[in-house]
Amino acid sequence: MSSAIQMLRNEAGEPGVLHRPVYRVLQAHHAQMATVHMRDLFAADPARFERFSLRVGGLLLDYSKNRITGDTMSLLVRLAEEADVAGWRERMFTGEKINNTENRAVLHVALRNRSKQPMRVDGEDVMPKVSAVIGRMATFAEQVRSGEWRGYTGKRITDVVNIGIGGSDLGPQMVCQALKPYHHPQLKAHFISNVDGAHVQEILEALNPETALFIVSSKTFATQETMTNAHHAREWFLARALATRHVARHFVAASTNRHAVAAFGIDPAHMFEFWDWVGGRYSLWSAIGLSIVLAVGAERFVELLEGAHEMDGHFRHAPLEQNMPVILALLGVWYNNLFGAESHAILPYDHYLSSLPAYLQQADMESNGKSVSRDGKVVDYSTGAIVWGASGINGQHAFYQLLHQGSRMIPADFIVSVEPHTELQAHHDILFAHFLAQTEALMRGRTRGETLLEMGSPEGDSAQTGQFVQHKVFDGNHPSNALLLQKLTPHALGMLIALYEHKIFVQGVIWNLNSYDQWGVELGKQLASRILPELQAAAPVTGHDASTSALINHYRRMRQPHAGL
Ligand code: G6Q
Repeated sequence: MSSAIQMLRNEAGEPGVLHRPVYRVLQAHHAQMATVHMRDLFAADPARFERFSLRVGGLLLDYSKNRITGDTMSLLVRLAEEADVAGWRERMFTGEKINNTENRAVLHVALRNRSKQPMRVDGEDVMPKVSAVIGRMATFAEQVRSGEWRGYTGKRITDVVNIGIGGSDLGPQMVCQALKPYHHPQLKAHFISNVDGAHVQEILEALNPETALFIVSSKTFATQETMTNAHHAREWFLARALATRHVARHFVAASTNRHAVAAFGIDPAHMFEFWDWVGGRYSLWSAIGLSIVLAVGAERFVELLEGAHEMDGHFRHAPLEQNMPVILALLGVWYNNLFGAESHAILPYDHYLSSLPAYLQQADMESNGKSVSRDGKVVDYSTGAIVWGASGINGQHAFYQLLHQGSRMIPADFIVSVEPHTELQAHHDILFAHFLAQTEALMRGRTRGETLLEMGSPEGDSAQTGQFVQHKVFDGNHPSNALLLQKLTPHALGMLIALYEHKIFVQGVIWNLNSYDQWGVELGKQLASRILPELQAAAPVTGHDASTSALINHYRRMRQPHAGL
C-alpha cells in the first residue's frame, strides 16, 4: 500500500479509545478492579515486583504499585494493538507526515540516530545534514569553551544566554539544569523566556557585554516574546559595544528561518539550522540544544543523544507488553479513561531534575491536550491529563497531603537516582528513604485497625481516639510508578526524556490525536496582537466583551494615572 493511500485510510477516521472492541471488556474488568486494594494484590503475589518491573539499559521501571493485574495489562496491550500503536510507531520512524494538520513528518528521533542507518523525509536521507549541524555546533562550542572564541574586546566568553520560549526554552533549560555537575566551570548558562521585562533586565544587569554570548533560539524567528527580548538584548549590547560589527561575536541563532536570522543581523555562518520536521517541544536534540553543548561540551551532548537513541531502539523493537513507554502510556490511559483520574504528578527525587515537571508539562499537555481527533471529529472521551509536579522531597512538605488523603486519584511518577552527584551519602540515603516511604504509604495506606494500634488503643475506639482516628487513617491504593536511574548522567537523562516522549506518542495514538500540532495556542496570540495597539489608543476601547474592554480601559488609565485618559 502506498503511503498516500495509507494516509487516506487513516484520514478517513479511526475510532478513539472508547470505541475499540476491547474497551468494553476493559470496562467490565475495571468494575471488578475498582474495589481491589493493592495491599491485597501484593499479599497474594510475592513475585509482583518481578512481574511488573522492567529494565532498559540503566533504567528500572517498577510499576507494581499500580491497580493492575496480569489481566489488566493484557487487556491494555490489546487496546494498544487495536489502536495500531506498532503501525503508527513505524510511520513516525519512517518519516511519514503523521502531523497531518501541518503536513509534516515527526522525526526528532533522527536527531539522535546514532546508527549508520538513513532516516528519510520525502525520500531524502536527513542524516547528513543532521550530522553536519551537530559537527558545527561541536566546533563552535569547543571554540567558546576553550577560550579561542573571543568577545569584541578580546576577552573570553563567560556567560551564555539562551533567548527563547516554550519548546525553545524549556528543553535546553531543563537539560542544562539536570547536567549541572558536567558544566564548564567558567561558563554560566542563562535562559530568558518571559516577555515581562523584569526577566531580561534582571539577567542583563548581571552580565558584561564583553563576555556574554546570546543564542537567539526560535524555530520560526517570529515569536513575539523571543524577538522582543532578542532585540532588547541587541540594543543593550550595542549601547555598550557601539559598533554593529561586534554583534557577530556575541549573537548566534538556532532556527529554521535563515532569512529572518539574517534580517536580525546575525551572520548566517553563525546560524545553526534545524528543520520543520522537528516539533518545538521535541527540539532540544537539535540546534535548539546549542546552550547544552556549550554548557557540557559536545561529547556529553552526544551521550545525551545516545541515551535517547537507546530508548528509541527499545521503543521501536520491544514487544508492546515489555515496552517501557507503552507500559507507562497504557497505565495513564487506564487511570485517565477508566478511573477518571484528571491529573498526573511528576515527582523527581533528584535536585537536578527539578525542572523536569515543567518540561513534561509542556511536552505532554501541548501534545495531547486536544479534544478533536486526527480526522477532525470532536472526541467523546477524555484525553491528555493535567501534568504537574515539583521536586518530591519539597512536595512532601507542601502538597502530598492531598495525594495521601485528598478525594482525588492522582497517579504519580517518582524519579530517583541510585548514585548521587555529591559525596553526601547520608543526605542521599535520607532522600532515597523518603522516596520509598512515600510510594509505600501511597500504596498501602494505614487501616483503621493499624491506626488504632499506633494510637495505643488496640481494643477499639475509646471516646477520645474515636473522635480523631478517621483523620489518621490512610486509604492507600494510590498508584505510582518508580523510575530509578543509576546516576543522572547525560546518557540516563537522554533515555528518560525519550521515554516520556514516546509515552506521549503512544497515548496520542490511543486517543486518535495528532500530538504534534498546537492550534490551541493560536487564538490568544491573535487576540493579543489586536489588543496591543488598543492599549495605546486615544479613545476608550469598546469592541470587546464588557470585562475585557473595562480591563483595557482600566490599564490605560492606571498605567498613566496623570495623563487624563
Ligand atoms: C512547541 C511549541 C511552542 C514553541 C514556542 C517557540 O512545540 O510549538 O512552545 O516552541 O512557541 O516557538 P519558536 O521556536 O518558533 O520561537
